[in-house]
Formats: sequence, structure tokens, C-alpha cells
Amino acid sequence: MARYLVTGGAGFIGSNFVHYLIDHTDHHVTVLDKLTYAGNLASLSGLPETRLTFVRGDVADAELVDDLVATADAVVHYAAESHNDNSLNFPEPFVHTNVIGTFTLLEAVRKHDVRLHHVSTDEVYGDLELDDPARFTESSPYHPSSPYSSTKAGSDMLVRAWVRSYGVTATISNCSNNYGPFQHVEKFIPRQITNILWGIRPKLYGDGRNVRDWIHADDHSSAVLQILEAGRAGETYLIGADGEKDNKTVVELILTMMGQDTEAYDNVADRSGHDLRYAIDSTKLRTELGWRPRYADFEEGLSATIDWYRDHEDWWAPAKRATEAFYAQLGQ
Ligand code: NAD
Ligand code: TDX
Repeated sequence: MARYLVTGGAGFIGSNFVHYLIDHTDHHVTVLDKLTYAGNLASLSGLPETRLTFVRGDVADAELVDDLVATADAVVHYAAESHNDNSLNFPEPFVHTNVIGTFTLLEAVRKHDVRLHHVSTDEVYGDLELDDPARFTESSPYHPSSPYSSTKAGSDMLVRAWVRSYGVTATISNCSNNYGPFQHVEKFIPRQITNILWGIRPKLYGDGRNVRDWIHADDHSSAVLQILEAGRAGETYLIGADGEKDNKTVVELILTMMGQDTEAYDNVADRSGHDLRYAIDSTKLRTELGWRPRYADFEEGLSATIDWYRDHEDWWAPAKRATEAFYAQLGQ
């Protein structure tokens, strides 16, 4: 039994990871989460109290973080401001949480010699052309486009420097776009599903040709656990499930699966600086650590996700109105 500290464990991917850890190991989990608009304690409800401790706080609070890291065997760092559209309008919290928060955590794991896994994104590599067969690898150069991705790139660089300069024991993963239960309704897939459930037409940015490489959150969790258990210190691993789809195809799939006309969506204003295409080559993770995704079929995972949102309106309805009011101001 080990003691895991999970930052951002009340968010989308963090809460999926906490469920995964409790289901697949005997570890004790302490969640540190600020409960911003994106955090939701209901995402952790039903988990055994003996296995889970929740602490509300800021990952940039040095004193609190020092106390929590001192009693942990490993730290898994999910806490972040995560939404590109927000970062374009309010960049400051992205610098605070993603950069200062990661720095604060690094200082604590350095002091207490605790292993860290830093959860990052493929967006640090910028974007690829639509007609380019290339995919991101661990050696792709960093070219972040948005305030969000540039602060995540900054956090990755801090981790790399703390490994090299101070000998901190850390790994990094850069994952592609996640979908699954507990994802905030501001994000693409849950926004369209919940729009349809409330009789609102789905909203596609620009012409919808932009490509994202989709992975189920459970597969992200299994990869992170595999890296924690068998990954080499100081290494970076890319996580992806070969799920490239353009946004228009995804909207049409959701409409079809929910019994609607495939053309029943609106094209709205495009995102500023909108990355064209992300694609992950996860060969290193698969060959070195033997990892494989369970949801090899995107449509199967999407269908289960639609069912989850249909069955959990109580979880998402409180955030839906405010989210749509924000998008309406942006013309999106
Ligand atoms: P999310 O926005 O759903 O959750 C973020 C969580 O962090 C929330 O619970 C929030 O309350 C918490 N938080 C925010 N600021 C905090 C602070 N200062 N101190 C403590 N807690 C704070 O995000 P997500 O989609 O679950 O992403 C989690 C991580 O995974 C992020 O680091 C993100 O960059 C990374 N990631 C996300 C995706 C994706 O598709 N969503 C893909 C690759 C990597
Ligand atoms: O209503 C929408 N319509 C639309 O066309 C929304 C919300 C999005 N989009 C487009 C923009 C993107 O091309 O869908 C795509 C996905 O958008 P998001 O869900 O906002 O995700 P993205 O910007 O790709 O970033 C996500 O994946 C990488 C996460 O939010 C990041 O945290 C992660 O690092």
C-alpha cells in the first residue's frame, strides 16, 4: 500500500484517475484540489472513505503543498487550468496554476525526495498540417500556440530542469484529447451531447476540419499508472490511442447516435489561433511498457459517454447555463 497525492483529483481526468487507482490498486489517495469552477466533489462521491482523503487548497500554496508532499510516497500532478477558450480571455490563472503551481510542487518533491508524475498535453507541440502524415513523438519540438498550451509547455520545462539540475525523480506524459464521464460541459464532446439533450443545436468552430486524436479517460489512467509503476525516471511518454477524427465527423457521429439529423448543427465563430491537427505516436509507451488502450473503438467509448451524460444530468446541469452564457458572449 502506497500513499498517493493526486492534485486536481476533483477535475475530469484527475477524478477518473482516482476511481481507476482505487479500483485497480490498494493505494491510499489524498486529493488536493482548489475546487475551481472545473472541480466537482460529486465526481468522487461513492468512493470508500478509508481509501480517500480530500483536501481543498491551491497547488501554489507552498506551505500546504510541503505538508502534503512530506507524507506522500508519490505525487501525480493533474491540477491545471485546462480550457483553451478560457485561456484566450483570462490568461492569468493559467500562469498561476500551471506554472507557479508546478514550480511549488517541484520544490516540495525536491525537498522531500518524493517521486512525481507530471500530467501534460500534446498541445505543447503545437499543431500539424491536415495533409501531413507526421505524428508527435517524444522528440518533437515544443511550439505551443495558446496561453493554455504555453503554460503547460512551461510546466514541462520546469519538470525537465528539476530532473536535470536537482536530480528530482519525475516522469512526464503528454496525452491527446480525452473524453469520458465527468468532463466539464465547456469541452467539445460533452458540450454537444448536453446541447442535444437540452434541445440546443451543437456548435462547430469554423469549418470543423480541425483534427483531434481522441482517447478514453480510462485509457489515459491506465497509461499513467503504468508509467508510475514501470516508467524510467526522467523520461517523457506520449499517450494516445490512434483516435484521429475531425470535429465535423465527431459532431455528426454524436447527432446520429442521439437520433438527430446529421446536419442539425451550427457553424459558429472560430477559436483564435485554433490548432489544426494533433496526432500522437505512442510507440515508446507501447513497446517499452507494453501499454494498450482498452477503448480501441472510439464509437463504443463515445456511445458509453453519451449514455453517461443522459443518466447524470444532476452532475452537469448546474454548470450548463453559465457555460452557454459565456459562449454566447463569444459568439460561439
Ligand atoms: P479540469 O479542468 O477538468 O480539472 C482541473 C482540476 O484542477 C479541477 O478539479 C480544478 O478545481 C483543479 N485546480 C485548478 N486550479 C487549481 C489550483 N490552483 N490548485 C489546486 N487545484 C486546482 O482538467 P482536465 O481536463 O481534467 O485536465 C487535467 C490535467 O490533464 C491537466 O493538467 C491537463 O493539462 C491535462 N490534460 C488534459 C487533457 C484533456 O483532454 N482534457 C489532455 C491531455 C492532458
Ligand atoms: O463548442 C465547441 N465547438 C468546437 O468545434 C468546442 C468547445 C470546441 N470545438 C473544437 C475546438 C477543438 O478543435 O473542438 C475541438 C476540441 O475542443 P476542446 O474540447 O476545447 O479541446 P482542445 O482545445 O482540443 O483541448 C483539449 O485537449 C487537450 C483539452 O481541453 C486540453 O486540456 C488538453 O490539453
